[in-house]
Amino acid sequence: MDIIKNIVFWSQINTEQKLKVLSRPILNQKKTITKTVSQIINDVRILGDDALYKYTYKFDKINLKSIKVKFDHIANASTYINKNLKKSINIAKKNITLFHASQKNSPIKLNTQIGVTCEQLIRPIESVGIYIPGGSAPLISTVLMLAIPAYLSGCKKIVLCSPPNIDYAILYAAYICNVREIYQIGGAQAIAALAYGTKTIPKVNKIFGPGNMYVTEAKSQISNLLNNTSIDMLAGPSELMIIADEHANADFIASDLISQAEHGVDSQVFLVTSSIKLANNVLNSLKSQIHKISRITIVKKSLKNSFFIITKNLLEAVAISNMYAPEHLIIQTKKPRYLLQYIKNAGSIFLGLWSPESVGDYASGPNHVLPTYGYASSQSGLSVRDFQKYISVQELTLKGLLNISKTVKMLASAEKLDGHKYAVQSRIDYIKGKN
Ligand code: HSO
Ligand code: ZN
Repeated sequence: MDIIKNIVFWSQINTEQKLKVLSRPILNQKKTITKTVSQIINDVRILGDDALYKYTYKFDKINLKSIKVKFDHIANASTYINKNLKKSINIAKKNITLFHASQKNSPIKLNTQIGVTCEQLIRPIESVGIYIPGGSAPLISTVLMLAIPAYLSGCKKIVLCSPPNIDYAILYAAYICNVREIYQIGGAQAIAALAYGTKTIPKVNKIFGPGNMYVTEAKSQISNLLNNTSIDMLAGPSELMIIADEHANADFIASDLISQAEHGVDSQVFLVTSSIKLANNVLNSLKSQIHKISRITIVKKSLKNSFFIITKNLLEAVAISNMYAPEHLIIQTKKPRYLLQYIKNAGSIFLGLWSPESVGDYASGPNHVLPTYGYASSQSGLSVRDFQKYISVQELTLKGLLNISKTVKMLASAEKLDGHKYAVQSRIDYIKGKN
């Protein structure tokens, strides 16, 4: 059986088929997940820490002694990890910090008309929660991607939750990014604890980070509570689209496809190319490379969601990519930068032969928390801005108020909101009375 069953010629399929090709894998078992998660959230809200111990025993099979990780344990994590790994974490940290520090915006102050001063202040969110999933691979890079912008934004309280036992590399990455509060709780129960607060875990204003279906569902539920806890975004399965022409390297492309397919069975990867020859070469390369991968079972399954799409030309490939709005987009063509001007929707873009997506996942600098499920058509990857609020300020002089009063009163009357009008008029009357 072929690794990729789905090879389509774009011009030969109808609109309905096109939509099907570009549809995301449906999350199943949705109903049961919704119910289980709302039960967990309710339990944590009512029972607090007791619920956290109970669910950690149930799901992680661990009888926790304490929810909070001791500071010494975090500070000493460095001694337990390999020197070269530490070096790599440090280099990634430096690049991610450089990129994110340059995202910092300045406050704004201007007069929109005489005597009307308007400002935009920037204030960090006071407390944020970072969720780092457990499971088969400790996501060290995700700690960097969340904690670095959190710190740069000026957040004073950054707390991290992750299922036990937390890998030393996670603790080390958190420590060098100035995270001092770590709780060994995972799953929906961690999200609930961050949303409501328990005796041990503080309630935070915003929760960040990826997770499995339960974590994602919990984030979705708590963001609708009107409980002053918001979320970064709902992270779906990883996605990669590659636009390539006959100048691309088939082996590189096959390895890039595998790199995202290995995330999970629901990851989705596409090759969109104007060259049938390249598509065949990539297919052959996939067949031989896949055997080198330890997560071969996952890769094989997720490749089932994948398509090779053959297009008339590269602009048609770009149009498909804009329609799909991929989380990651690799462009491997003769002149990749030329196509950049036509890209409207993508989370993060990788240009040319020498830019594998893996570099963005770990160390080049930009964030790897990116919109999935087509949300790249309206949302952006995580940045320092997501950890801040922009607050506007207005200050008017008497002359400024007199200047703008007619405009405001007219609009207030048109909206039939007399109270608004009188808030202006009362001041004018006051001044008239004085003169
Ligand atoms: N590609 C992932 C991020 C990641 N990759 C973390 C490796 N580690 C986001 O879709
Ligand atoms: Zn990745």
